Amino acid sequence: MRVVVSVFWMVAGTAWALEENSVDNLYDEHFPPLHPNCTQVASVNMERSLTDLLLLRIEVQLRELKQAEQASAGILREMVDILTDNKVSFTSREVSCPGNFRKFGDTCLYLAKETDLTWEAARVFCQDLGGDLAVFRDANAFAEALRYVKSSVAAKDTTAWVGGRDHLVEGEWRWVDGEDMPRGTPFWGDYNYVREPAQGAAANCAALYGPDGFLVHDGVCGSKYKPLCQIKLSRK
Ligand SMILES: [Ca+2]
Repeated sequence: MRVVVSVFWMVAGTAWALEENSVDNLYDEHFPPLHPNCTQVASVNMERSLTDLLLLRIEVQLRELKQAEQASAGILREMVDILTDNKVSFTSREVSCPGNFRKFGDTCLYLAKETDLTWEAARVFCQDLGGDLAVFRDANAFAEALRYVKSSVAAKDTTAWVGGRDHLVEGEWRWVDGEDMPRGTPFWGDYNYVREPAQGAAANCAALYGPDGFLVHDGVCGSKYKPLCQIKLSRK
């Protein structure tokens, strides 16, 4: 009898245990347990959303800044163009030569073909035009002046006054701007195979002598020749 009761309780206990396990499994299956970090996950997701929102705002602001920058760059470019045009305009205004003067490098030249004056009067004539009798800084400037004079006057016997003289000390030739006049080739010419200047104290003013290819000769200051006037565009 005791054996029968024990077996009964063992069978009943096992059945109850099996039934209990089965219920737990079903519950877990249909009601899975909450994740232990459930609250943390929600918080992380919220932070990500905020970060995304901030990134989006930053991106929009960057785009707006870029558009503003492009607009500003366009305006700046236009300003630079306008200033450049003004600079060119001012520069060209500075370097333009007045009236009948022709531009050669940084100077303007004008040969008054219809005018014959003494050296002093010729100088005043040029000064009244805002310049002075022409001087030549170097051989290139002299060559340019010769080309201009030769192209301006048809007559080879024309002579033109330039801004050089030796009236203070015989033989010491100076330009009207105070600089020493160069001597010899290619400036000075020859007369009857004699190197100019050759007339001593009788001739103290410099002229471009047409019959000698407009090379420089000493002339009598009271003679009347055509003024070769010059306006300097810079202080060089
Ligand atoms: Ca002389």
